[in-house]
Amino acid sequence: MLCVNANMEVLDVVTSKYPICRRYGGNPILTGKDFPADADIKSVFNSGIVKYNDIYLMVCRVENSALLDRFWIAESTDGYHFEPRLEPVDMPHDDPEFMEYAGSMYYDPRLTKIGDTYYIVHAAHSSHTCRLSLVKTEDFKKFQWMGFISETDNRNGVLFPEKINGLYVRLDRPNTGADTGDIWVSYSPDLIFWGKSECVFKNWQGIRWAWTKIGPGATPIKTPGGWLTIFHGVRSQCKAHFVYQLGVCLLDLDDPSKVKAMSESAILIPEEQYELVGQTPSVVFTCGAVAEDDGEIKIYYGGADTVQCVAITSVERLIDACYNR
Ligand code: M1P
Repeated sequence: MLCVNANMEVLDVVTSKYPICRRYGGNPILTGKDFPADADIKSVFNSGIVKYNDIYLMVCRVENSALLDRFWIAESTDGYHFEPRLEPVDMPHDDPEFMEYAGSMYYDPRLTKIGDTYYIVHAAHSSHTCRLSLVKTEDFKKFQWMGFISETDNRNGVLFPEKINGLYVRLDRPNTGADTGDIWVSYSPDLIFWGKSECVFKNWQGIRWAWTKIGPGATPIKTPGGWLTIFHGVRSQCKAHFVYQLGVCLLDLDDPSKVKAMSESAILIPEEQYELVGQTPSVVFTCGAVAEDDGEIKIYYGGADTVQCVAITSVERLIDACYNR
């Protein structure tokens, strides 16, 4: 199906069986082949994104054939056609603690602008399993490592774009077992010390399609009715195969531990070839979305842990999905 965006540009959009989100017809929007050949990038997925000076600035998770994960920025003027920079992000490798723990593997960046600063919460692998780590930048050229912000076995974290009741807020997923975990909220006066943690919802609470685990996805979007929060949910199929889908919920503006409403069905389900086949089959996984001024939302998501894709929806549709169960 063809449609036009806010600039009256024609987009080739495929209508999904599940009409809450429409996949962009040009998916995948980035693959390993789009990066310089000598970088040996095999996969690009689960990328974070913000609009920076009217440019869509994507911090891509790229992986080479040695399964070394790096961040690599790609830029776009329309949100669909991205051009990678010439070099990967120069992470703060001069910090010995960062190198000791996370130097070899960091991934799944989630970007949040607070004031004039852009924060990246990401997973950092280590001999102590995975921890959440925080990096900040003001210009996407120089990056400063702020430290680890979680204990062990936590790899999904995202900051809210503003303080609530005087404190910074984050959602995360402390794992409760090898393959289980729920979504929690925590608060901080300085982005380093976190506490007042509470479980927001559990993987089986009203989410029939995500009985294994859930995790926060894109940065929550503020709407008059609450924080629109896109998350991923996982079910195990035949006790062996994990299926990753996306859901949406609305959290209370003043107390984000309270779920006001939640979609009954997943809003994006792996069904296209680039979501079903890849290094991890049957995965759609988001680390970022862009809310446009006209209410459109572009959800950027990884397909099968191999390619970067985008789906289009709107604030209205997502809120509707939360309430019309
Ligand atoms: O392989 C699917 C996903 O697995 C992990 O997600 P979770 O922590 O919810 O299990 C992550 O490694 C993610 O990067 C990956 O896409």
